[in-house]
Amino acid sequence: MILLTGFEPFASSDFNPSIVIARHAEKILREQGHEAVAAELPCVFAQAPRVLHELITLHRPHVVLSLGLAQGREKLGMEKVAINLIDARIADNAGARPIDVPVLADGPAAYFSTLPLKAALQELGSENVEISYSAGTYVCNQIFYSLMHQSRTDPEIRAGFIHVPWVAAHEAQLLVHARAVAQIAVLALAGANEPRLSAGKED
Ligand code: PCA
Repeated sequence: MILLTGFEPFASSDFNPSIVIARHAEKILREQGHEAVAAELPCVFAQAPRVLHELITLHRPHVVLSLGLAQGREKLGMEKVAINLIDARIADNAGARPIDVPVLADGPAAYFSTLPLKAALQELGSENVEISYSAGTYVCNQIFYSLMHQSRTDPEIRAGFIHVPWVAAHEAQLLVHARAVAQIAVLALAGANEPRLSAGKED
């Protein structure tokens, strides 16, 4: 079972491509014979982790891919590291703007993704995807950290976060990203091994 999540619109926009891409990826995966569910998360610090927790409890997924929008990106960014820090640049959809608080009091400073990021990079190509070493300090990083915390004791779960670039409500472009997300999910489900391939950055 593959669980995909995307976020509702936030800030001043009325469209968030992440949930539409998650829904398209769900359809692609089902057509391939996989069990998959896509669900929307609220862009609200006080609610999103609980909604995610309920989804994981309900569906008992083997793979969880959470998606969110990152305006400035040009390709799909497979996030490597979730940090235990919230520092909101803008208010969330409930008007909250926490600054310098942990995602989880007493939690570790960071978690790594358990998705096969290098295998995905090799399969999809650096022109389509990249490994990112910061998921920011807003609701996406909070959900990524919560996801990794919730799945830390279950070695059967492969989980991680992917930031999608801005794409308007343009079916063809949304589908290109959805196909890539579905491919990453299948690699994770198959337990792909990580090739020795550098994706390091200098800053
Ligand atoms: N992007 C925001 C939160 C919701 C979303 O889609 C982020 O990157 O934190």
